[in-house]
Amino acid sequence: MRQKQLQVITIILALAACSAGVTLSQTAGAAAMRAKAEIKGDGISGTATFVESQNATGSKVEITVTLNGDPAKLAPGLHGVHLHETGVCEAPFASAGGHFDPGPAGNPDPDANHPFHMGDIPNIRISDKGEGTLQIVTTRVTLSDGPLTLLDANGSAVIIHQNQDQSITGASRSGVSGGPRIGCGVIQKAP
Ligand SMILES: [Cu+2]
Repeated sequence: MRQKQLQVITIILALAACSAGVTLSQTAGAAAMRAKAEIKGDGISGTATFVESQNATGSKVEITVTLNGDPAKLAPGLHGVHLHETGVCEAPFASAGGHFDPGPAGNPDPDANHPFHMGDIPNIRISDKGEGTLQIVTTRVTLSDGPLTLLDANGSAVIIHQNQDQSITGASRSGVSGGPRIGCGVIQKAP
């Protein structure tokens, strides 16, 4: 009988050790910070995911944007994608403000200060079926607290543009960064 009690105690101790191990590894994995945006537009839907990782020399953010839509509304070819300065998506998405550029000399004008904003990233390519994925890494922004965080007081948004971002500087309202806005998603902290 006493031996059986000892066995039970041994099993309980073993279980406790296992759960402690799970807790430790979860804590270690929490170093990566994540955010997500649900992108919506007329005939367009998609997601953007953000994963920030740190190493000894700094941080980087991996961004993956997946889109699909009616090819009549999300035309096959290249479309400008940017991180915009305000986390509000009310069609036609002027609510998202200009391009994220938080510096003391920042200028969010989408065309006049392009492609120098912190929120400028490459185009997404859409197929004939109206589908596309963009995967990039940027060091221009962070998710964690700091001067470059997307998760600032007024939030940030991902905007999909009707046209290709030409990655050049143009006159204000010239549309060189992609012109009209056809999709928008508020960037929100994710578990
Ligand atoms: Cu833009």
